[in-house]
Amino acid sequence: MVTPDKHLTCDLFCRVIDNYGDIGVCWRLARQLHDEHDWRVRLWVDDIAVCAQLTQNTNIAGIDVCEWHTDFPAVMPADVVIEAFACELPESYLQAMTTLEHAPVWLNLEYLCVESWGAGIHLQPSPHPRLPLTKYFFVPGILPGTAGVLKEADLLARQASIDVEAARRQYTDNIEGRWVFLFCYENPALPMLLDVWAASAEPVHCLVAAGKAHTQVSAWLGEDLSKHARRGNLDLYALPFVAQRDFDDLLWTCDLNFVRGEDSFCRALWAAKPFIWHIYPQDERAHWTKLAEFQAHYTVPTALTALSSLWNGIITPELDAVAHAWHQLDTAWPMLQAWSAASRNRLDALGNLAGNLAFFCKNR
Ligand code: TRH
Repeated sequence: MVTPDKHLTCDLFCRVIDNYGDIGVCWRLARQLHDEHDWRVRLWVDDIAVCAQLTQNTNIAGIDVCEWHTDFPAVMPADVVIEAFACELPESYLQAMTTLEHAPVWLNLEYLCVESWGAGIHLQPSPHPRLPLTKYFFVPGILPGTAGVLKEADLLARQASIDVEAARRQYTDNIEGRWVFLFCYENPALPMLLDVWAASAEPVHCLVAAGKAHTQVSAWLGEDLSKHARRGNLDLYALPFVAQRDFDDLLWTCDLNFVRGEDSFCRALWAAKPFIWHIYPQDERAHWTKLAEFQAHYTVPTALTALSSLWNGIITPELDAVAHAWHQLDTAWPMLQAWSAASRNRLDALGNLAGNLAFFCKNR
């Protein structure tokens, strides 16, 4: 048990495999452990540049972002050691952990698990094969028995205070119509959906995230989407890459959110708005099973699953099918909003990951 009045120290290790998800989760966790639990966090990351995009170089006293080189410095291990996504701690650091009178609490923070097996793994011990150390699996999840997902204490208050109309007016004075946020991987269904929106009877306003979504939208336009473009009844607005703290505002501004990966998926659930999840592709289509599990556990309405199947390539997208799926979704709005609110409440009942993690560490 750690002395209660002491600021806990934490070394959080992260390797950036791909995209923003790994560091996105780690930065969010570091902030919450610091802001809400008063921990002193050293975030070791092997790609500082990606991290800087999320933080926009915000410096926070109490969080040190350190570059993780192959040649790891001799440092005193922290009270809590978090190895994100099985990134494997430096050998010298592991050896240093064994020399302490009280070994640190060592956690392996897993990827988000939306399947029921997550609860069976969460908090299970895993003794090191050579050294007198034990690490514990810490499993983020959306089902009971897991760690829950990250949620800042002020999140719902921040959402409640946003003036959606004013946020939309930053883009145009003519805000009538559906507002959608677009964040996705390469997606063959996207050009078709853009065609459908352009031909729609009602205006559609689309906020296009920087990166892959922007590239594909530009290809569809036949020119770079520099700020704003209109095709038929579709208005497209180019977004800069925003600081992670401002990412939620984009979700809150829109009626429907297209998200991807893991962290933005969780944020979309918290936003309590209907969303379409472009799930991170895995070998042997394991991601399709994962998507189906989420849809089954959270009873995702058909109006969302139909478009989701096309969006994730489970059904090969064709223009008629995409148009039909959009129409189905667009006419189911009140029911989809009710589902989104109920889903957020279900998630909220699990507590939040940082709080659950702090509790576990303090009581070891
Ligand atoms: O970037 P991602 O595709 O990350 C992925 C997934 O997490 C995937 O599951 C994982 O295995 C792989 O990385 C290695 O999607 P994700 O998880 O939604 O992360 C995006 C992060 O980027 C999220 O924290 C929000 C943030 N973001 C900003 O801060 N500003 C922006 O402008 C945008 C577009 C995103």
